[in-house]
Amino acid sequence: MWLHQQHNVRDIKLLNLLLKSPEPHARIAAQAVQHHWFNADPAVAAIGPEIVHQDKTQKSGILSDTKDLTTIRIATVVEKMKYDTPELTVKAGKKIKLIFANPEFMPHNIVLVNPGKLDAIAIQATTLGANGFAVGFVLESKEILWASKLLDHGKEETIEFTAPKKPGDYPYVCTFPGHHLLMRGVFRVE
Ligand SMILES: [Cu+2]
Repeated sequence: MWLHQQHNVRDIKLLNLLLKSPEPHARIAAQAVQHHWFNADPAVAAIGPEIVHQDKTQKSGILSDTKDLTTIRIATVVEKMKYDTPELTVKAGKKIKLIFANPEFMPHNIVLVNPGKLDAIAIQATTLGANGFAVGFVLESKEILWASKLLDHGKEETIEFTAPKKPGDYPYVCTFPGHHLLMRGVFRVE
């Protein structure tokens, strides 16, 4: 259905099927597409009430940096399949508090992986199919440093971790099927 949505081809039969899905995440996803197809049309949206504004007052990136703790925030961008923070630089071995926020309509996660492992991990997640919802599209792997939950629209999660001791470019990615090509960033450890 996301494929249909990306090409703006409305498949009402498929939409109605998913709106009745026993899987709650699938229903939420279908409601998001329904919103895009029937309420987010520019002519309709111009009227006003259906527009959902991104909260511009919420800053992302490095929020604070003390000797003991670096606090960062990464959010999704509404109606764009991407994170608002494409890269961040932190000190090796530093304690990090990450706030991950999803104001976007689709469910998204954020997974930090070892250098060079982004595509392998993301592709592995797509093999889960519908079973992926049960594990938030995250498979156990030694290449994964941590993973958020699969967050629905409007949710956020705080993740505390220690930055890797080994410097390098650690990618972060959304492993929801089809998202990893655009929904990625780099956590640079120095
Ligand atoms: Cu995503």
